[in-house]
Amino acid sequence: MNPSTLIAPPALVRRAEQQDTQAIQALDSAHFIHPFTDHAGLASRGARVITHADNIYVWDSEGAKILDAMSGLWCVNAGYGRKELADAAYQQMMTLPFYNSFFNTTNVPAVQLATKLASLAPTVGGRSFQHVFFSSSGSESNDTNVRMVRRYWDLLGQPQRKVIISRNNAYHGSTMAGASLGGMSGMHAQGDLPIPNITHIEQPHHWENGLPGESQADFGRRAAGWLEAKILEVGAHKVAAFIAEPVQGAGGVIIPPETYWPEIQRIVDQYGILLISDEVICAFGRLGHWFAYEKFGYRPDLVTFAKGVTSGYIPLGGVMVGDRVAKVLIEKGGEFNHGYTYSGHPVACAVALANLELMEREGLVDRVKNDTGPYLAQRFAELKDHPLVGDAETCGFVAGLVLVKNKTTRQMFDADLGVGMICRGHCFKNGLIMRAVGDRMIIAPPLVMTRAQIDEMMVLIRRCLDATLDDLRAAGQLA
Ligand code: PXG
Repeated sequence: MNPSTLIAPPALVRRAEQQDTQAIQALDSAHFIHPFTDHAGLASRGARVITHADNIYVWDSEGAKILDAMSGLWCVNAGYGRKELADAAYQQMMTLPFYNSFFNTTNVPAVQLATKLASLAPTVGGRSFQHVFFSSSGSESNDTNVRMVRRYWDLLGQPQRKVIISRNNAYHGSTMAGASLGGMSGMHAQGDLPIPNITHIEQPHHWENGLPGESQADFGRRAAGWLEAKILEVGAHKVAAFIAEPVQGAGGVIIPPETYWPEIQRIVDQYGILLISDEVICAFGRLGHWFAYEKFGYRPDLVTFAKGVTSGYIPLGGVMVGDRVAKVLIEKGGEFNHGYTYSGHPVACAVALANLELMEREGLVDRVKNDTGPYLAQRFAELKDHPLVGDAETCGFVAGLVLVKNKTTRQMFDADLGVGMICRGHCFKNGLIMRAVGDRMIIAPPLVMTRAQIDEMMVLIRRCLDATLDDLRAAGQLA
């Protein structure tokens, strides 16, 4: 097939399923290196070709309609097919498609978006967020955080404060700093990571790290205590910051006990270290708030964002810079030798503004907090009666369940069986996208999902769990 026939003009995109799937797959494996992908394996199977999308559904080149319970990759908060966002991009491209903001220049959408974000970020404990630094992704934003935190302490005459503490199984991106901050052992194993002065503590995951009989509340306090122990081990005068996701996303939707964040706040306050809240997944309505630190009541100094700020329609990320850091950088710092070509990209910022307006108009954040989020929690909890489900929990519009061999003893399946992947396979076959993280199945649906669509999703989830159960019984893995 001639590759040029694959470059369809917009009007033809919806008919892409008529194109030759195998030819696309062949070109894909010949030329396109995918993120986090075993290419030999992919070449033998062929990638699924996603051709178009609307509301909460995507379609593949074979014509299958799939309910996307992962919002693309935790980002399409406003759902697919939102004309307002396409119009905003078109208008801005025709007005000013690009200009940099390096050399004493600015552009209107970037200024408007920074102002808007400052107004959406709640003030907690007298600390507000009046400043925003823009990037194009969550990874870049976390690189910015490392630079900013080090600069902050240098400017305060404490250059020995270099160490950033993070957590095992955290995800903070895939650049050198992002992957180092993250706590994914598989990522550290490739590329000699982490880079120096980044260290990790254990995650607050009651299911995996709780002691037998330990309450959530006791575990939450104990898990926060690991931060204090690490600060003392490193030497408090050398610690610059602690970074964490409000709820761990890519690690498997790990929701900390209620006692965790207040104790973390007490510890960072006691030792004077900066707190970075990585809200790339959790902000913009995902947990029923514009910013997730408000839900848990802690007071970060820096907040990483990306994904949902544009509902994933165009790449944009950034850092909300709290007063404590901004004051030092601005008043003492002079030039901060850091920035990206696309910092404050006018088109990305215009799309973000349209997305935030749309979310406000449709009340999506409130809906998740007061209506569809509680409904999802109620429906998801019903899955606990399924023989395979050891635990099922939600927080706003993220949810995770764990597949277990024995619910009473919490015995897990042999990891080699790949039970999560078996379940994920059934999801695709049944028209549902769910992520498998080991044997945890996770979702993060578009925030536009209605109660009726939640019901529709629950039918599919149960069907996939049943099919997985049948497979495991047939393989003699269960009674
Ligand atoms: N921080 C957090 C909390 C994230 O979830 C990033 C930073 C990095 O963002 P960028 O835009 O650079 O990708 C993320 C990204 C998964 C998965 O498998 C999750 C992410 C990215 C890719 C895969 O769940 N989150």
